[in-house]
Order: sequence, then C-alpha cells, then structure tokens
Amino acid sequence: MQDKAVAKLIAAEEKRQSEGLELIPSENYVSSEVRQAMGSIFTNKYSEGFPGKRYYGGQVNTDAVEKLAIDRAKTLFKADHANVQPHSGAPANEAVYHAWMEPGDTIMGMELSHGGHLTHGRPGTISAKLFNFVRYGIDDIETGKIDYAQMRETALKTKPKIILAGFSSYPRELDYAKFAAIGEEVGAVLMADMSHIAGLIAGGVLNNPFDFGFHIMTTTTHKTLRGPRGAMILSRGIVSNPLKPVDKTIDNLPTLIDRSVFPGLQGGPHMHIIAAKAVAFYEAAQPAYKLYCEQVLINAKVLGDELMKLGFKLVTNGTDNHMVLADIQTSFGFDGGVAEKTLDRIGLTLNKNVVPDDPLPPFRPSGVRLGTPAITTRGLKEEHMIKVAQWMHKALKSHNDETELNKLAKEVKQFASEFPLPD
Ligand code: DSN
Repeated sequence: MQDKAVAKLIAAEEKRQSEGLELIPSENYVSSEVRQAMGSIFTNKYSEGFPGKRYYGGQVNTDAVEKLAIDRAKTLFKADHANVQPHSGAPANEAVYHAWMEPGDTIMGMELSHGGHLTHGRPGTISAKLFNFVRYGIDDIETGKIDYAQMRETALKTKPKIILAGFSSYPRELDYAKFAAIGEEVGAVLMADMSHIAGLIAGGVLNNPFDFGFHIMTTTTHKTLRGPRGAMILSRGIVSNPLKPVDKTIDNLPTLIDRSVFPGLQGGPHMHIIAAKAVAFYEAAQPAYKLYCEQVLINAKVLGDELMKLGFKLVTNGTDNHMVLADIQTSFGFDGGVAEKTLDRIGLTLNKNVVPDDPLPPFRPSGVRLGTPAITTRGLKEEHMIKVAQWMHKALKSHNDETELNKLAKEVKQFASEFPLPD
C-alpha cells in the first residue's frame, strides 16, 4: 500500500485483534471470502433502485448479486421479503418506523436500561423526536422476565402502531408468542430487532419471531451473523410494484419498506457490501455454522456460570443467549468503566454497560457486557471460558496492581497467539 500511514494503522489493528480476545458481544471476525467480497470491484457501481428497477445502466451483475442476497436471506429467516440495502442497524429501524407510522404515532419498545437499543427511542434520536415511545420492561431483576401484564396494559391504553421486540443488552429469550398475542389484541404490527441474535436464529439455536406471527424483523449483518457491517429488513407480505402508492397493510409491507429505504432514507446501495452479505448468508446456511452457533451458546453459559462461581453478580443470574451482563459495582465496588479499562489493559476487550435501573450515569455505568460470538469463531471452547473468567476475576481483584496486570497481559497474549484470526 502506498499510503504508509493507513497501512501502519491496519497492521496495528490486526496486531491488536490477534493479540487480545474480543469479548464485545456485538463483534465478530468475518471470513476471508466475506472480506474479499467487501473489497471487490462492486464498490465502483451506483445502483439506486432495486433489482430490475434501477436508475442507472450497467446493472447486470449488481442485479444478480442483490437478488442472490435477497433470496438467501429469505430462505435463512423464512421471510417473504428481504431488503438488503440498509447501511446499518439504525437506518434499518428508522426505515421501518417511517414505512408504517406517521410522525406523532406511538411505538412500544423495551425500557432502555433493561436492554433496549438507542434506536428504540433514546431521547435525542431522530425517532424519539418524531414518534411517541412507550415502554415495557422486566418485572424481576433476578430472572429478567418481561412484565407482559404491564406490556398489555400499556398497549391497551396507548394503542401503539408497532410493538418492538429486541435489545442490545438482554441475556434472555423473549416470549414472542406473548408479544404476538398483545399485538393482535391492540392491532399493532410486530417488529423484532434481532441484531444481536440473528445469527443464532439463522443457525436454528434460538427462536425465530416469524414462527410466532411477527411481521417484520430487522438485523445488522455483522454480529452473530458474521457478515459485513450493514443491516437488512425482513418482512411478511407480497412484493408488488414499488412505483404505485400503496395502503399500509401487511401484504404491502415489502413495498412500504423498500420505498422507505430508497428513496426514503438512502441513495445508492453499497453493492460490495451487498455482495459480502450474500456470501455471509451462504456461510450461515452451511452445517458448520449451526455447530458454531451451538458452541456460542455453550461457551456463554459456561462463561456465565464460571463468573458467578467466582463471585460476579450477573444480571438475571445467567444467560440464554450469547451475552453476559455483569454488575461490577455490586461485585467489586467500582464501576463498569474501570472494569473495561482494566480488562483492556490485559487484552480482554468488552464494554461498560448500564444494568437495569442503573443508579450510575451511562458514561460510568455499573456493569459490563461481554459475549462469546468472536471468541467462538476464533476456536475457543468450554475449557477456555474458565480461563477467561479467571483472568477477569484476577484482573479486577488487582486492578491497581501493575505487576499482576502485566503478568496477566502476558498470559492472555500467549494464549491468544494459539488461536489465529480467520485469514
Ligand atoms: N453497537 C451495537 C451493540 O454493541 O449492541 C448496537 O448498535
């Protein structure tokens, strides 16, 4: 590479990634095929519109590759329609809100400190300015069970146009059938933001909301799904002519969503990323991927159990998915930010995170969030989870002891070198 400055930073990032262990639950390592497609010549092409209906010429290959991505996504998630163009998770959610609602309409999402994502109506976001967010949350902090009675009561009172299931920091399975029953009773569209767990749904190890009557699913493509950075929107409905105005019905969801993405929110789709999404969907349909998903869950369970044995207080006392939330303030008497920095220092990367009804502010929250998707891709198994938990415990116990932290950092680096990054 002629640009030595960028080349140096790429090499440094590769070194950082290979010498440490990635525990952020929303990150992963993509295959060399996914990276190849991302770096492909498709990046040169403008393709506003959809396959067969573009605003520029020269679309023979872009049409074919987008169609491939759409068909593979539909098969993987049992959807009627897939829009694979959203650049990221936030615009995907935004596109759905605008496809189905008008400014001022009400949407019901998860309480943010109980696990809901920023795009589920955090004050200050565009969607929170335009739409009226009402909340459901957990009723038992020890089990993490959602308060479905409160959800129903609020839904009956506020008549949301959309009920949104989904989270970015919640370690339990949702009861989609209960969401669906409430949605049906109040006439709401059921939307699932499955960004964190879409890969585990595709791999068949977690429930698919479409099997319980959901109408729309959004997801990023780079988390458990192990594809390029980006997102997609899956839905029920019948694909119709996107040039004619359509009523807001379930059958028309594909058209409403497509128009909301383009021209609603985005211009030219990133065709190199769409090609890489197609590759990731191919990979997720292979038998090896199911085994990977099974191991992600096993690893998370073992990691959570081991942390609890060592005295970590876990939010909901365990996990059903790929992530673990630990209340550091309760366990060690300091906040999650200190834990994040201390663990980074020894090569374990995770993120500070709020815990339900956190008494501390978001920049200095009580907890940390960690997960197993990336380390499982790297080849780590149950026995290695015990090591990871022990390193975390030792480092946090001696977070002011430079000698001990140096010793642990060496151990982690040596261990990580035995598990090379996928090439
Ligand atoms: N940043 C993602 C996560 O870590 O959950 C969601 O946007």
